[in-house]
Amino acid sequence: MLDLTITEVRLTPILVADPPLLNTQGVHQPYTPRLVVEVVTADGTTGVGETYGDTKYLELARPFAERLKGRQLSDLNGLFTLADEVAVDASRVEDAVDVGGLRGVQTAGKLRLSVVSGFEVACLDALGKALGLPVHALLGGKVRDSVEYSAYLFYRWAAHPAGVPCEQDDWGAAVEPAQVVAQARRFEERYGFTSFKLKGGVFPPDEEIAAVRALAGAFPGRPLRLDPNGAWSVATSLRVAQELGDVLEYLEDPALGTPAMAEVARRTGVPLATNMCVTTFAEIREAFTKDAVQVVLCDHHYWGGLRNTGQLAAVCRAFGVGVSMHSNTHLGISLAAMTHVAATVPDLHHACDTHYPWQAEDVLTERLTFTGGRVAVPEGPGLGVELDREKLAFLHRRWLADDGSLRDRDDAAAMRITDPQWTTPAVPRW
Ligand code: GKR
Ligand code: MG
Repeated sequence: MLDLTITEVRLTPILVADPPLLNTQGVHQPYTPRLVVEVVTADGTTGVGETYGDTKYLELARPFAERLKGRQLSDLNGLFTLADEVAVDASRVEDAVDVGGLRGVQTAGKLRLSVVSGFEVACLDALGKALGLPVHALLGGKVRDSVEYSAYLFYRWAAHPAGVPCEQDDWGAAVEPAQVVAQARRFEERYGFTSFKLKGGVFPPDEEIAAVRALAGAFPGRPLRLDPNGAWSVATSLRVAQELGDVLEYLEDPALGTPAMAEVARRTGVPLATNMCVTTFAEIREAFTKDAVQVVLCDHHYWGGLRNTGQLAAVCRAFGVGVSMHSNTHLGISLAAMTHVAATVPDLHHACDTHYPWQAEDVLTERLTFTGGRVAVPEGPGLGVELDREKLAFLHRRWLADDGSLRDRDDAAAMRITDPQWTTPAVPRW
């Protein structure tokens, strides 16, 4: 008989190299925080998970990890209750509410779910290893053998500002349409992606329209998306929808909040996708009733894990709303988790987002690869990936050496190094 009592939980905060990718709030810092979670059972099985690593997540993850010991690995529903109990003790976390981040309203509840997801994935990985089954089998079984991802194009600088410690990459700058097309070509050649998403909200809308037009010219008939993270007014959103309606698969979060999205949706035929106005189960009713979105981009991190992702997909199916996947800077553990759950979602009609190609560093012995824009669903037990302890230790040492300035993602602060007057732009920006 297996003894699946959790006896040890390890939390390893790390800093991972990140290129100078631009978004409406600023620019990515040279290193981004992530948290690697390991759970170990009485009979020696270890499972890994990954989630956000900023201080506020760590503050919740630490007491959570302590209280997880002694519980059963298979008690996945209990993780949510445990998170509630831990959050009650950590009252600072209860106060964490911030409107308008890149993933919608930041609430204490969402923060809790983001922490739960790291542990849920680690428990599923360990459970799969203990039973000799892949995670997708624990979720009910895959309905496809590989998952399609989209190229995630970013406006970017060639390098982080001079004098800032960083890792250099060779992607070069992309601030003009021709450079965006060159970036897309490289994504296509290297990874075989066939659909392209451009992160917008960076330059005035006409410049971004020109970039999407250039992509449409270079890749005729391919699915294209533009995501300004809610930076536009309703009027601007409608103008962009009109200009690009013939080439867009969908427009992602053109305007901020469900009422504005609903108005845009009502007045254009271009489908709208979101990872900002539907980010929790509580936000679904208003958005679906108002027909504000046609595609929900799930993110297992802040939706509370892989099983909640499946539940969201079922709700979307019931309402005839499409579902796909949002991404933030992440490593291979999360890509494996995303791939397992995406493989189990029947109506996944859009290629998923992933930042993974932008991350040259990882904590796995072998990186996951894209072929024809797709990741094969891992078939080994659990997530089917293996932690590289040396790489993990290296990235953890970087976190330890940091004076605290990079331990919390702050794209506006990173932008102020170049532009000291920069503040997070008021919305709508255009
Ligand atoms: O990495 O800069 C970024 C993105 O803007 C990210 O933070 C967003 O959450 O990719 C995300 C999105 O689709 O909105
Ligand atoms: Mg988005």
